[in-house]
Amino acid sequence: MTFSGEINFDGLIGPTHNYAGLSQGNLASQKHFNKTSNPQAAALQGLDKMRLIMDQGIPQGFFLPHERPHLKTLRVLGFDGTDEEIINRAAKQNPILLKNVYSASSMWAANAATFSPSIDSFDQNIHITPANLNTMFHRSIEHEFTKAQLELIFGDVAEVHDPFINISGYGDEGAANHLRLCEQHLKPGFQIFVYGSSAFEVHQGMIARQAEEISKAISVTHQLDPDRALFLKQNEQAISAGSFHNDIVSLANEEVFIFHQEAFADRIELERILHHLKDHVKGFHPIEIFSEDISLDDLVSSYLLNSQLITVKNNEMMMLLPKEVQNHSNCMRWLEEIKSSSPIKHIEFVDILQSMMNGGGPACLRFKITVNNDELNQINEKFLLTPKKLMDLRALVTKHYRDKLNPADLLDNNLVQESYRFLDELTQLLDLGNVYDFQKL
Ligand code: SUG
Repeated sequence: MTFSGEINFDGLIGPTHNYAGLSQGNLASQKHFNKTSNPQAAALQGLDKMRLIMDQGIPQGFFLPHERPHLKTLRVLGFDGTDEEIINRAAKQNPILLKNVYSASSMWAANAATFSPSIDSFDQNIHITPANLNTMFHRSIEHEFTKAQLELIFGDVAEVHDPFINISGYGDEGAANHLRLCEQHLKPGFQIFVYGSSAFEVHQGMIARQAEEISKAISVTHQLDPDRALFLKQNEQAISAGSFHNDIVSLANEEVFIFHQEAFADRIELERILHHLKDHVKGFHPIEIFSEDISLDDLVSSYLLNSQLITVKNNEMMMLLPKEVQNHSNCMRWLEEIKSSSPIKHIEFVDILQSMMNGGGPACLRFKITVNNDELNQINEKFLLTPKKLMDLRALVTKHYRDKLNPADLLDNNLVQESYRFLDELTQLLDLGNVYDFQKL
């Protein structure tokens, strides 16, 4: 298949993947709190999903797991001594803090950053802004390594901005709240920024992670044409029903835009945007899911729309869904219906149960980018998968990862060294030199 412009970078799932119940408003994370995880199965499931995309002839990249436990955060917070002493002190004084610095949450690469392709920007540059993720503590410690990694991968071809980190209450959750509509990937697009609320709105019991102010700021720093940067507010009911990110209730690929009837707050604004897209995107194909067919609750528990929609041969599309969707007859009926009435002609299911149990479906695990051929050649190829690299990564995961991990095991000092040993061998395998803090000490 000829290169269509799309590449996905998936987060390689790290060796400390666990269920510490850290994300309020994320129903799966809350439901599976304190369950035993299987980091090895998690990482292999993620790699199998990457292989499935590669099998379609689409280039596939990956992000490194972040250094966890993140002892640097504990040091900043006043814990000192050897690694072992720091872990022991944190375990005694503040076990929840320790769990936070152990989270493998960087696997959900859709939250790494917001990406705008060069074709959409006035200066014809690719723009990438790492997400600050400042709504949840365990995620707020990701942006520093994310930025370093994005520079390592895209430094020769893109402008990697600083994350918006110094403004209290201004959350940014990256591409999980960002959609791009276009006739084809490499034609000019319309970018829809979806936000939870203004940073200055007060909410009772609802966590709106994406601030309107950040969404607007990114559209400006990415140099987008104001006529092509569109904004939609998430519906509070959708957030409360478990759609903490918009990519649980809507999905886009090229000219196809799928959304739930209750995804957005303002119907009139939605209609205006739909008309605008109809007038300007050739073949624009909106698909609305009605509540009477699939309720918000069913959408959230199935993760039907947290799937990857990719363009495959003959301009047809493939939807890559979590296997859990198969337990929902209304979702299966809907899939049959769209197969006969839209460019989506292929349906595949993937088993990523380990990630799903923490609220991360196929779409959460990937950072989708659009580049032309020249730009593709300037991406650091060490982060692009080949069949051989995939085999090597599988072998390394199998060698190092535990197949059982309880949140209580995070207090076990051996896990620190196990995790760092894996990361060290990973950087050797990929010939990256020293990228982690523990390697630079
Ligand atoms: O931020 N889960 C992630 C899931 C992110 C899903 N991403 C997208 N929808 N794009 C989150 O809530 C769970 C961590 C824990 O409970 O240990 C967690 O962080």
